[in-house]
Order: sequence, then structure tokens, then C-alpha cells
Amino acid sequence: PAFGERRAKAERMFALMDRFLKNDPISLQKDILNHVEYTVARSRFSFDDFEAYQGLSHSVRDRLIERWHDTQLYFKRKDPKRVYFLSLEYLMGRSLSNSVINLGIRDEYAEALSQLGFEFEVLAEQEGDAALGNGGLARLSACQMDSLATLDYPAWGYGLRYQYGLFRQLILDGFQHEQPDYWLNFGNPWEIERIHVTYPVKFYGTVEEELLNGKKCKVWIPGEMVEAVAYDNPIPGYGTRNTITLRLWAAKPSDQYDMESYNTGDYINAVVNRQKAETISSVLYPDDRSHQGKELRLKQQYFFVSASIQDIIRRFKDAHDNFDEFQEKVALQLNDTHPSLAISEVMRVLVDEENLDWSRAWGIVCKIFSFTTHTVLAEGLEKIPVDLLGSLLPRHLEIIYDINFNFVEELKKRIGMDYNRLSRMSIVEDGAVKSIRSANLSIVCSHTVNGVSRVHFELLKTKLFKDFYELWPEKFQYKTNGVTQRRWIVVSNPSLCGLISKWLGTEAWIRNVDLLTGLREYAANADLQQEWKMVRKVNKMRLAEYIEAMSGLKVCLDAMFDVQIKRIHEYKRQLLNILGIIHRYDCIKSMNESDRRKVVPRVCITGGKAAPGYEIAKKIIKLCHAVAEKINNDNDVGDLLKLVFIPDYNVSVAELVIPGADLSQHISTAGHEASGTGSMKFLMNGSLLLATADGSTVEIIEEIGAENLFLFGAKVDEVPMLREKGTDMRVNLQFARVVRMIRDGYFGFQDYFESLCDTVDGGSDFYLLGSDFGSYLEAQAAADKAFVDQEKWTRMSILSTAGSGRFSSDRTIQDYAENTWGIERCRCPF
Ligand code: B1N
Repeated sequence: PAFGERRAKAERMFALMDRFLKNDPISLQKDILNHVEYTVARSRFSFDDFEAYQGLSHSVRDRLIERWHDTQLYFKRKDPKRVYFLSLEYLMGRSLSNSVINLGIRDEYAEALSQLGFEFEVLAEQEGDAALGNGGLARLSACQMDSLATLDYPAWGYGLRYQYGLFRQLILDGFQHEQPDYWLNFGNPWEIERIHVTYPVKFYGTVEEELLNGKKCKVWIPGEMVEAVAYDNPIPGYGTRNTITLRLWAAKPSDQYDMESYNTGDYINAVVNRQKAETISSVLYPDDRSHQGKELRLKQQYFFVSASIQDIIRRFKDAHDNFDEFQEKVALQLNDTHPSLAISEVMRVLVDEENLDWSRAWGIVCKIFSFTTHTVLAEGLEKIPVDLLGSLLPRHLEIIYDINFNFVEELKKRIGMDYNRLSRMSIVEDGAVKSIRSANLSIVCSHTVNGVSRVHFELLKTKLFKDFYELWPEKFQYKTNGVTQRRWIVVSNPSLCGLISKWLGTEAWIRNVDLLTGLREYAANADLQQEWKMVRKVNKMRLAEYIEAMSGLKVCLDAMFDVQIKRIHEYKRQLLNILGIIHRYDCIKSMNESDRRKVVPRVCITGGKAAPGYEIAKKIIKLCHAVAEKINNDNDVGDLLKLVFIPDYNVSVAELVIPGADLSQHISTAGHEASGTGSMKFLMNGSLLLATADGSTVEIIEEIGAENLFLFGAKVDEVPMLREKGTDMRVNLQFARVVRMIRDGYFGFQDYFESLCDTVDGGSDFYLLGSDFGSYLEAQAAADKAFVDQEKWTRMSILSTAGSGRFSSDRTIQDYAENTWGIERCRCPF
């Protein structure tokens, strides 16, 4: 009865609270000014753009909170199966525009602001860029959160609230310098601090055996304890009231633990030591590939996993009094192996704290975890040194050993005493440094393992996880990545968004992106083509203004804007791009006047961060600047060729650059890019792709047709043979010549570039720049030729956007929901 009453009261409250905040321009103005006066504490009669942005974002925050509360209450009442997405990285970028668009009140805000004498876009520019991640993997998490909310799935994201996001890239004299990104300095209106949602997280110590009710059990006596505090970031869906939670954990000193040290009299040192707890969530690791077995990184992983698992189990226990239904209510998604300690943590909690039998706990674990791998090469897989794990998490190491023991015993029954295979598949690697193979742990304990594109899936089956695939073929799937059209068209390219809606006669594609195929029938329509070109021109203008403001370089709008922006990696072959540019320069220099008139002018735009310790990547950045210096100051070349490096590439920069690209490059050595998601954003925005048959490009070709992009280079299965063969510089004369120009000091810094040239010269060209160079130049020439025929180019551009629907994260998420997590939509009705 008490429950019935509470519920009746809650329903009455709901009726009262419905649309509590009004969204007409007058109400919005009042709220903004209220926040300026009372939250920001500036006079409502005198405030600048940044303060206006603060007032504005707090008024948006209020509206987010209202829907978020309603959604969370609704989920609680319905108690559906939930998915918990565990990721160590999220690249959210800015939130303001995205939020008001998803809330459906962008125009109301714009009007309210203009009456106050402000422009929405100008205020939106005031926001910093939330960069709690490195690159593709982290932006994928952010896109998937948007889709989970929009598709009404009952989902939670969990991660770490780093105080320092990805470093800021400063370019001095062409060299990259890293600066700390203390992003919280200016306040963060998009998070809600939950001072009462905290959990203790334990480290170090010993494991002891105790008798409990005549039963032997293990007790972990930890040596250190810190507190995890929740910060909730509401994620609004588009065209729905649903607003889900991205819960990020921050480390704080624990009150319970170190009372002792206060009694020793050394008060100051005791406080200083306490404060060290916060270092756990202080800084994001900026290397997106190399795993260095660092203790702090392992601590970060366990810290966020432990807090999340405690939170998930607490939520489950609020509504259930035993674990029978756990697997019907909980799905846990591992975003790569970074959160794989969640597996041993769930086992530990169920066995040691909830007193379940090992076999019952194991039965549950095997039904709740699924694992996405983003890795292509065996060397890229994460390993945890056993010594490190044993000292930091002694009980977890035991549990992992037990899991492995059972697994290997089972395996012996299935495959016999094939020692090589047994040792390859073991979770424990007995090498020079004994270590835990996180991927093997994740595969053994997950019901589903997926790659992120079809090509990637093939590589998993035949190479990376061949042994496991042969054992459990039914476990393996692929879910081709996707990106959200809300962020990558609606927010970042409003003019294209309007144009698409006009020609489709509906805005429904923003929730149902398959409708974009409707553009195909107008691809050759002269009116659409005209408008399409206008929109593209406006976006190029925006980009050109940015380039000029940043570097002083004036670029010509009629030139082809050719863009490659992404993290700098040898396998992504930014060097191939630069060598191609040198070749183009060299050709122009040797041309006579009449030939020059036939050259299609280009503005080559590159950008991206190099991991701080990645020397070769840093040299690529310097080379790009050295070549730009030479070309851009050569009056003889003028507007025929320009090269720009855009510093500090991040999500907000991407939103500006991508809509302005005519051509974009995705030119990794085949078999190295698990998926690639940048290409999808360019595709949506009508940029043509110049690409290798790697990652998701292979599927893009199927959607838009090979005739609508510029494909080149070796295929995945040709790579090993070509590597064997090596590049013969005596045959490959064009390639030899451009490398020689660098070696000879044509761009200065001769000694500095030597080791960079060594990576592609002669026998050591691992990423096959030499063998792909010829076909790369041909593809570039084909792009030039197509660009001259603007009618053809525009048709290809329209067909690119029209064929981009399959690469929406909405499609990816629906596939995960139906085929991996087994969850259903739960739409808040208010
Ligand atoms: O994940 C993206 C893919 O589209 C890219 O092809 C892939 O390279 C990228 C360790 C990574 N793989 N591995 C990482 C990130 C951070 C880190 O600490 C590895 N990122 C990718 C999305 O599927």
C-alpha cells in the first residue's frame, strides 16, 4: 500500500511538472538573464559574450535536467533491461548547439538572444571543447551516446572525468608542443556533480583466506582506498524527451580509510598525501596505440570499472532481491579491452561480497558481457604485467588465474594437447614479462565479440583471433561503425541540413537517415546542383576565413579543398600525402605557361595531433610545415598550390573543416585501419573520398558505387606479398625523386628528416608508400579531372551524401541493441 501511495503521489507530481520550464522566447530570455544575474553573478545590465554564453548554457542545462529526471524516473518505473557502455574515452566536443537542436528549441533560443542583442552562433563559439579522448574510438563513444538517447534505449555511459583532457597542440616553428588542457578552468555547465553518489575504490594489499559459516572464502584486505564521485552528463535524444546519462567518475580522497595517519601528529603531510588520490583521474593518456604497462593507467582502468560496477549492482539491487534476473536486466559493453577488469570485478563482487558460488557467478558473467575490439594488429593488443596486477589488485589476479585454469582445462577437452595453440589462447602469457592478455580475457568471458567493419571482421577471423574464431565462431560478429548525423550534418552544416530537408520535403531523415537515399533521384537536377554548390561555397568561405585568421594565408575559393585530418600515424600515411604534394609542386615548377593554365588549383589542408612520444609522427608534422613554408612562399606557384596545417585539431575544428572539404583523404595501408569514421563524416557532408580499400571504405564503395570516389592502392591480401618484395627505388623514379628532395635538404632540416626518409626508403618501407605511390598519383589526377567538370563533381557529391545513410551510428546502435545486448526501446511518454 505504501508503494501504491508513493506511486500515486509521483504520478500527481508528474502531471504538475510536465513541461515545467516554458520555451517561448520571453521565458527563455528571463531564464538566461536570471542565470547571468544569480548563477554567473554578473549584472543583468552588463555582461560580455562569455558571460552570456554561461547564462545561456545554464538555462539549457535546466531544460536538460528536467527531461533527464523524467527519463530516469520513467526507466526506474519500467525497470527494462539496461545497457551499460564502459569506455575510458569520450570525445564530446561542444555541447550547446547539439543540446538545443536535440531539445528542439534552437530557433526559440536564437530569437530570444537576438532580442537581447546577441547572436546564437557567436555565443556558441565561446564554449571550450571537451576532449576526454584521443581520436576515433573516443568520438565513436560520443556518437553512440547520441544514438542511444535518440533511439530511446535505456542506456548508461560510464567513464572517467579527467581533469586534463587531450593535450592542446601548439605549433612553434613547425614543431609540435604539448600544453595541458585544463578544461574545467572555465566551469562546465553540462555536468551535475552528485556529491552523494560515491563509492569506495580499493587498491593494493593482500588476500587472505577466512572461514565463513564453515565455508572457506577469500578476503581482500586492501592497502589503499579512494572515493569515486559521480558527475552526470545528461545526453538528450533528438525528437524524443529521452535524456540519458553519461556518468563520469572523479577520484577524491576517502574519508574512511586513513584516519590512522591523522593520529601520528603529522597533519600537514597527512593532508598532502590524501590529496594524491585525485591524481587517478587527473590526466588522459595521449597515446592511442602503445600500451606501456604503466601503473597509473591500470589504476584509472580499475577505478572507473569498480565504481561503475558498484553503481550498476546497486541499481539492480534497488529493484531485485537476488541475482536470478541479473542477466535479464543488465548488459555490459566493453569498449575495447580498456575496461576488461570489469570481468574479474563482477566475479569478485558476486563471489566474495554477494556470496554466490563460483559456478553461478561465472554463469552470470558469461551472459552479460560483450566486447568490441578496435584493434587490427597483434602488437596493438593490451597486456597487463602480472607483477603489476598482482601488486595493485591481488584478488583480481587470482580470479583471472582461476578463470584461465577453467578455460584451459575446457580447451584441452575440445582441442587436445596442442601446446602451441593452448599457449596462444591462454589468458596468461608466459613471456619475458609474464602478463595478462586483456583481449583473451575479454573474448573468453563475453558472449559476443565484434569488429568495427567487415574488413576488420575478416582480419579477426583469419589472423588476430583465428584460434578463438575456430573455437567459437558463433561469438563473432561485426558492427560497422557509424557517426551521428545530428552532430555531423545538423549541428556542423546547417545550410546543407536545410537544403536536404527542403529537397526531401521532410526533416524526418534526422531520425531516420535512410531517407537520404531520396536525394539520388535529384542528383542531376540543375536546381539542386546550383543550390548544392552554393551551400558548399558558403562552407568553403567559412573555412577559408578560419585559415586566414589562423595563419594569415589567403586561399582561393575556386581551388579544390583537399583535406586530411586525423591523428598522425605512420599507418595513416600523412607522409604519402605530403610526398604527393611535393610531387605536385615539382611538376608545376617544371611546367610552361600553357601547361600551368590546365592545372587544377589545390588547397591542401592537413591537421592532427601526434602522441607526445611518437618521434616519427612529430617529424611528419614538421615536414608538413617545412614543405608549406617553401610552397606558400613561392610566387611562381601562387594559387595553384597551397598547403595548410591546421593546429590543435579537435571536434570543434572538425565541425568547421569537414563541411568545407571538396576532397578528403583516407589513405591508410590496407589492413591497418579497423574502420575509420572520419570518412563517414566527410561523406555525409558531400566531400568526395580519395581512399584505399581499407576499413569501412570497402563498405562505403558498396553504398555509393566505385565510380563516385577515387580508389587506389594495394588491397589487404596484396600487402604481405608487396612487403616481401620491397620498393625498388630504381624503378619507382617519381617516388625516389621526392624522397631525394627531402634528403637533399630542399626543405631544410636535412639531418632532422633523415630518419623519417629512412622509414620509406629502399628496403624498409613497411607501410608501402613506395609501392602505392604510382596509383596514388593516378587517383589524384582522376580527382583533378573530375573537378574540372563541376556538373559531374556536384553529382558525385550529392550521391555521396545520399549514400551515407548506412554510416549513421543509429544503424550501428540498433544492430547492437537487437543482436548483441537484447534490449528494447523505453520511450519516456511525457
Ligand atoms: O577506433 C576507431 C576506428 O574507426 C579506427 O579505425 C581505430 O583505429 C580506432 C588505445 C585506441 N583503435 N584503437 C584505438 C584508442 C585509445 C587507446 O588508448 C587504442 N582507437 C582505435 C573506432 O572504432
